[in-house]
Amino acid sequence: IRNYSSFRIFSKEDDSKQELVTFSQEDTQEFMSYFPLIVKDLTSEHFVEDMEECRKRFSLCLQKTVPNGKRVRGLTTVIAYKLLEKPEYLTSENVKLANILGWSTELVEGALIVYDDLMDESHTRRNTICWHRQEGVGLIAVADAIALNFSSYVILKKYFATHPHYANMFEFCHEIMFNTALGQSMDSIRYLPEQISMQKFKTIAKYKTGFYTFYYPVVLGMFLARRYDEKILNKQMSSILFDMGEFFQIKNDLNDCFAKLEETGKAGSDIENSKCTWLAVKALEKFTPSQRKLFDKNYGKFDADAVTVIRNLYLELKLKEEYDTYEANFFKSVRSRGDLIKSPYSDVLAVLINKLEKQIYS
Ligand code: DMA
Ligand code: MG
Ligand code: MG
Ligand code: MG
Repeated sequence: IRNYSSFRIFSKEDDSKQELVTFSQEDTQEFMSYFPLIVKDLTSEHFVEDMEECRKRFSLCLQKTVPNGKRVRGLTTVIAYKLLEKPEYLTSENVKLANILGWSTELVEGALIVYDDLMDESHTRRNTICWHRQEGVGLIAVADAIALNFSSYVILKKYFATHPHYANMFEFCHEIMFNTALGQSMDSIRYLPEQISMQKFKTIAKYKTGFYTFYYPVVLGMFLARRYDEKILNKQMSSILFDMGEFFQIKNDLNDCFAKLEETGKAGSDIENSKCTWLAVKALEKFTPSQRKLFDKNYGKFDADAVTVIRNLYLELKLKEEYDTYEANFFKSVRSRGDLIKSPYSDVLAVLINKLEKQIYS
């Protein structure tokens, strides 16, 4: 049985340096400064003599799939922690732990991205070739993604085994991954136009993206700061965090179709894969019978001309403009929500909403 009581909570007396709580480039710099430690931890003690090739391979996989994204989940964990922690405990040692916890979410994200690009038959990601398409990788990417996923638990155990909420963190990560896998399964079904609906889109977005994008890191931050409160989470936080995840996915859908490769670092494949995207839902609500015929004929084909037909239909229906209106309304309405205003953690939510609005997360 674990001795949870032995977890050391560092206080200001341990540390004369005061940590500044800022939410800008410094956050990213601070976060990045801990990545070498994560690589070191994950490529040392678990590898015995005969595993040198495997160790090198996993080290390369970590470098290529983990640190080079937007780091939304990792930074959100750190920000949530810093805002929730009592000032007297906001020491450099505890901030280090928050960053390490943040990296545990980015290891999960790295795994999900490797799996996702395999399933979506994607070619590019983060301005480079997808991991599974890199030389000598292929379907071994499945084993790499399993290793990435479970390496997050190695990190959790190494740094948080004696934290009072270790069991909660651990269990919560499993629950999040189960829901995300269900979302990815739902998302990967090739839907017929008549099966595409707003309700279905919302469920897919909640499961594939909503659980692990904002909800997961914020709850981890609450656990680390020992400020977890189920009632507040359920009544005055989770719905907002899931709505932020839905916004995030809508933007991701828009970018899949319209953003330039240089902007997102990846080429889209939603039209080819017949996905139940926000764009498809909106278009199906608006089509004239002749537009609908064109859609039915061209949606879900791995063919550049067919994809262009669909993209032009979306442009004709002014879905880009509709998205801009949706985005403006989203930020206006989320900020005036009663559950946000009444939440004891409204400052945390407000900071995350500001970040979501300012950064081109996708
Ligand atoms: C996003 O799916 C969700 C997960 C779990 C990766 P996606 O295929 O829409 O993401 P992307 O557009 O980045 O490939
Ligand atoms: Mg994808
Ligand atoms: Mg996908
Ligand atoms: Mg997408």
